[in-house]
Amino acid sequence: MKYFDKLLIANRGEIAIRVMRACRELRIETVAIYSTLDKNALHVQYADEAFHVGEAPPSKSYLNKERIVDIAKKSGCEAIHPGYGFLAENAKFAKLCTDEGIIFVGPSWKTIEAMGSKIGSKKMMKEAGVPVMPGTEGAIQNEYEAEKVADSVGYPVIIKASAGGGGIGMQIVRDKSELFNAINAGMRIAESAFGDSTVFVEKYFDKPRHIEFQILADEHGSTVHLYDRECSIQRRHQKLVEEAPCPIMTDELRERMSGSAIAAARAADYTNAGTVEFLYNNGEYYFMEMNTRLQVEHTITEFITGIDIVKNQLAIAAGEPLQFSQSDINIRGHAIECRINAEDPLNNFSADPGKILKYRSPGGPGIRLDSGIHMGYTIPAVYDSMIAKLCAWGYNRPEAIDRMRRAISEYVILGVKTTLPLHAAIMHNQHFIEGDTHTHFLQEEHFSKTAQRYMREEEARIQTLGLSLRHGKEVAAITAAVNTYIAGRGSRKD
Ligand code: MV4
Repeated sequence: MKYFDKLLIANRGEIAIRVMRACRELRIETVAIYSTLDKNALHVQYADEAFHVGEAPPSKSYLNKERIVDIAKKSGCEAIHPGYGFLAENAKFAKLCTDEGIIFVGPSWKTIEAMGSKIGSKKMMKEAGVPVMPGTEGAIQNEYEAEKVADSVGYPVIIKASAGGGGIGMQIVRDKSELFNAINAGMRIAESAFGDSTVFVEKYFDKPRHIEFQILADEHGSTVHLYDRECSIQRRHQKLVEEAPCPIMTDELRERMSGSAIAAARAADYTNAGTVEFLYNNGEYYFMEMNTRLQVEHTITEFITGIDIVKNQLAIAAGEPLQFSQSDINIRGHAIECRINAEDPLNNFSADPGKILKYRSPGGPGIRLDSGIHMGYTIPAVYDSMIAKLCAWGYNRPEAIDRMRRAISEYVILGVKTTLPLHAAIMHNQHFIEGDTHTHFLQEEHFSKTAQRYMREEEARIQTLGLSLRHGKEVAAITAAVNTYIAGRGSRKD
């Protein structure tokens, strides 16, 4: 069944390749766009056709709505897949596609717009019977109203931007005396970041878990969930490790939360793939936001359900009904994803772009690697630092952890610093192994001490090797050194 003849992927890196893989399996021709800096990138080589979209800065290329739609029309594409980031949740872009007769692979622009307002979506969910966090109903009118609400829900409270996301502008208030300043700070940041100073107040939960449900909804009224993901290990609101299913999920809790996720999707008149995010705290869960895009971590849900989410996105966008009902969807095993970023975890995660001097990717049983990099590739500084997603599936969670450890020990990326040593440390951390994670896991004392030691050892090994690499020693010495390095890592006794 051919859903489209030709489709444009308005993205770059690993997610562009991921979407192209689904298209290739469905015999849909692919059109890539690339900025001047991405001329030789893997996603350009993988596509059937490729067009230069503009200069390196995203505003001139991957965010250039009109240029992208123009390329889609000129190249004869019926549809555009936005990936994640860039224009994926931009209602104006989705509307422009629709107005120009091009199918936007995602929900309607109206749904994207509605979910973009945290206050509006929260109100919608509350009316749909979805648990929301205690706090103000709508926008704060003035500090005095906020003070009354804060007194009623109790401190600590959090000030959030309605037009916000990703935690930008959030102000945590632990004492009444800080409230007014926090509101003004939150409004100022919201205004400058989103052009909308609207803020609201909620009860703040100190160490919650971030649990989310994958949703698939067709255009004929069928809405299903593809189970849960735990995404608590984050840094500055950027997820680093995700797993499916959530390690503390019970049948009863899943029954309740999935019911809320489906209700949220129906209330939002949702179609295509989406994610309902909840905060979980001591047996209670609360709606946080609905993401109207394919998520980075869709991979682990594909691993445990065997369902190709991108192919289903394309089918839904082409008007096809879902080929399965909720009772057809079962999960098997456990999957973990580690985001490999070109950042230095020992230097406050500062970005470390540059040329990849030695590259050897992991593989074998239960391993999936989605990446946009290769030997000799130069990681640009101007885009997101994530260069690969390393996923491991196991018959159960312990096996998934064992496999992830093995894959990390096989993965060699030299020439740039990466988060691989951090992930090695997490996979060996007792609290993680016991499933005891929350949104401030990385800041916890128990983690940072052992992790630092772990990462320093790892860094030292890479450094010695890295130095030889940087001094341009002949390939033989490099290969011998890499083999020693890998052998050394594989045999380490923990
Ligand atoms: C919260 C919260 C605790 N209490 N809201 C909202 C945006 C999302 N990316 C993070 N958000 C949170 N909202 C209430 N009422 C905790 C988070 C949160 C978080 C907050 C601060 C630092 C890191 C965090 C990681 C995940 C979730």
